Amino acid sequence: MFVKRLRNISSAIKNLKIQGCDIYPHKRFSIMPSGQKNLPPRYLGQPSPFTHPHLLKTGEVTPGLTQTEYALRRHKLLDLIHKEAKTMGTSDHAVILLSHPTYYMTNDIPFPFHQNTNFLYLCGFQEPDSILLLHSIPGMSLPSHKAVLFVPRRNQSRELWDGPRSGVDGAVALTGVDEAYTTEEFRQYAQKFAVDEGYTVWYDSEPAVHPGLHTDYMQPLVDIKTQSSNTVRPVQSLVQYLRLIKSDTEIALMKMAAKITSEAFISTMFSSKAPLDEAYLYAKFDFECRTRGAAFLAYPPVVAGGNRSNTLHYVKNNQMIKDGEMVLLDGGCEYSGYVSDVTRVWPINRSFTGPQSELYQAVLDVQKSCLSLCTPGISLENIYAFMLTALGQKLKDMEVLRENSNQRDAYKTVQNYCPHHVGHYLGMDVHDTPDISRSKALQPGMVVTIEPGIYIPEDDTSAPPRFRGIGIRIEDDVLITEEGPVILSADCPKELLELEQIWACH
Ligand SMILES: [Mn+2]
Repeated sequence: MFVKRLRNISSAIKNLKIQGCDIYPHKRFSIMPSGQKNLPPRYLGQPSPFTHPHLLKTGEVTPGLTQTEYALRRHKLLDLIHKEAKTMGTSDHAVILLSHPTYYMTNDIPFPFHQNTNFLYLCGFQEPDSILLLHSIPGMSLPSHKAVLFVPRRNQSRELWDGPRSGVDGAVALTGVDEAYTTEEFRQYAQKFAVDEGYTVWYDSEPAVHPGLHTDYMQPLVDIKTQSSNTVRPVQSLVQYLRLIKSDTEIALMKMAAKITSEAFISTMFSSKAPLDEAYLYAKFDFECRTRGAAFLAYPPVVAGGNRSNTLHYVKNNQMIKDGEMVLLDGGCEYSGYVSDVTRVWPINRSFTGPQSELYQAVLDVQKSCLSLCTPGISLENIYAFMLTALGQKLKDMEVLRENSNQRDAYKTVQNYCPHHVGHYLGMDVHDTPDISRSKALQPGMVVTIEPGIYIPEDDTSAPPRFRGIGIRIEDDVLITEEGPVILSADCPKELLELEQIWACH
């Protein structure tokens, strides 16, 4: 019976045909089976409007993001390149970005696939072993260009195990690029960019996003270009420059990611009662994010009870939290490609001790002051300098630091108590757009985290005994606007009283 079902499925696959009509960039198309009316639309390698109407509207490539928005991003990138290239003397350009490969945790067992975000930003295609090529059209100047995807070929026996692939027809129909070919066809297609000295190739060898595709296809091309003294130019930082400023649609997705995270925090806080395993809170937070539509957690969360909160990247999450201790949870989720990153600390038995609340309130005051600085014109570096000064004053007030230390020593000592920065850019990645300096002035449309902390390990004999073993970080996600900071994670409680009473109002 199983064999017969397989035969039916494979003949059904053969009967499927994708029809597209060429209204670029917003193609209308249907992926419906031809001939047999009662068959459902063919599955692609990722959710599509045809198979997952509960996730995507017509014309969307990924939930919330249309073919038009992706085409606009490519257009903006080519416009940036056009400006950069004015000084270079070449008129033809080829931009190449690789997808991620599938990584394996052990023989035959893949890790959950996560796409390279620069690649994803420009086309929305979610399969491994793919290449995006944007190149000049002869006789037309940039930003006019042709967008071509090279994707894994359809393969019945592989698809039996791994699930459907989009194939070249599915890739065009879904993403709205001009053309698609199989990945193997890239070598021949790209030959002209290697040999024609008129072409500048925009590609990043470091890091090799896909080591296999880099070695097989890109390294030979890069070698030829370098030998002919035609330098290959980096493109990744230009993509990051675009990613830094979020569109209205991206902001809506980031709001959703932060909302899901805030709600998940509330449910997780509500379910915490000592004695409690950190692993339980990890699972609970993960569950609460996923049930609200998040694809997965954006990073392994820190769930640190008691003194373990002083280990900044504690992710073992396997210890018991005792009555009277606090727990620090640094967690966030990914929703349709956009992430949140929030940290809260709360008392596990629902009531802060005196020293806990004293230290907590100090960090909260500093965090709120830093948040209010998140306006256009000021940089993360500026806010960091402010944070160090403000934390220094609080530490002096609580007699953790001595009053008479000079400014330089005071900065150093504060950095001992808060060894990390005040925040980072946020977007498709948790530590988003890492090539962009933190000295850059904030602009409307940027999203950053603000996350001051004070960490006093239990073996820190220089600190007053009552504070030892307490680590606190409070982190929110902030959208920069002309009208002032918009805290995307504002629904997540952080006032002392709210945290003590959360179970009562749940
Ligand atoms: Mn963070």
